[in-house]
Amino acid sequence: MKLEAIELRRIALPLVSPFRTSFGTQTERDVLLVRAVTSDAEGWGECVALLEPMYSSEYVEGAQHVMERFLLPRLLAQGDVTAIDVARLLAPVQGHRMAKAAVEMAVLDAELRLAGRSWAREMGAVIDRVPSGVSVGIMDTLPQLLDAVQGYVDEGYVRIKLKIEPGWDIQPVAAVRERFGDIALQVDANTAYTLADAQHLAQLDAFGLLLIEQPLPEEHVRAHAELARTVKTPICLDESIVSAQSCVDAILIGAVHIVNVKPGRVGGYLEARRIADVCAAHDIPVWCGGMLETGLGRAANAALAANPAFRLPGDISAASRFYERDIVTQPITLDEGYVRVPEGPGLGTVIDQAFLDQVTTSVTTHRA
Ligand code: NPQ
Ligand code: MG
Repeated sequence: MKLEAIELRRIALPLVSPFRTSFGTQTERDVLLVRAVTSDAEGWGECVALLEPMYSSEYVEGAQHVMERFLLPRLLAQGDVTAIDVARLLAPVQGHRMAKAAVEMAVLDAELRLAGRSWAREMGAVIDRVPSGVSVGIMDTLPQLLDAVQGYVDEGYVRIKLKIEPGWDIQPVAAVRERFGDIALQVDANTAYTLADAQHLAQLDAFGLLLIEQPLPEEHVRAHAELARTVKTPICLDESIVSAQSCVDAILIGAVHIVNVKPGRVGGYLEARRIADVCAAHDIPVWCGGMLETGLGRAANAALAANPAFRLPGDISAASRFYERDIVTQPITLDEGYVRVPEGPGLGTVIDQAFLDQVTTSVTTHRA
């Protein structure tokens, strides 16, 4: 495909309610969107980097700068590109996986739209709907948490994920288990603990959790293997898995039992598929994580989660979990605990241009 231009657009979307985790509270999203313009089709990509480098080292302003200064010039100089080329062409630029992933996503979407092929087919999807889990933030009080979880249970979510941190862990889990019985339940610490907390975290073993997600810092991969000697609840890694190679390494040292796959975190949907294949080969279940995506990333994630390696409900909730209104004409909705896998070429989404223009804060166009 002849890549003629790449447009970078920033949009501001308020969250329906503050989302508090161990690394901070988010009340609105500043999202960087990528539009790849080729001779025959256009494609959209979404960068999952947050406003501040608190979840990982990337942040939205930095991602835009790296795209404009280092990534787009390399790609546009190429002229003819296909999605499979993007990672190789951008590999000389170290890191910045969320920025690279957004660019690859836009090129892949254009390519698939041109070819009339669906994202689902490209991701190896074998089903047309996937089970939906929801991520529940840290609250000020237990009654507030139980009310929120009641709301999600009533909506039909099949799995609840509770954000935890020191001082908000055993009690919230006990209260939710006590109130909602044998509901599918897991926790996410976003790296908030150390090995010294092993005995404390082992108290969670009493609650029959599916998994405990990223208890220790991103780089402390081996320490998770040590933690697994004390904590019997399966260990899931999120922040630590940045590529198929890092995933294999974590598996081989016994640091991970379940993998949270986030395409943005690993440099793109093509690498995410490789991670799914690697985990399937090692009989390690994977599930699709969420980064509060708009309808673009949410559609792509639903398609990825329909790949048979994805054996647990993902954080692919209805758009309404986070947003009053989405930037696509058919936002992802919940249907008896499941979300549908979009059909149609590419992402299978249609941009709501009027609303997109309304929430746009900047647009820059880059040509060869
Ligand atoms: C996680 N996602 O699994 C991340 C953390 C997270 C759904 O819990 C803006 C963008 C705010 C991405 C807050 C979920 C975010 C964000 C939290 C990701 O660790
Ligand atoms: Mg996580």
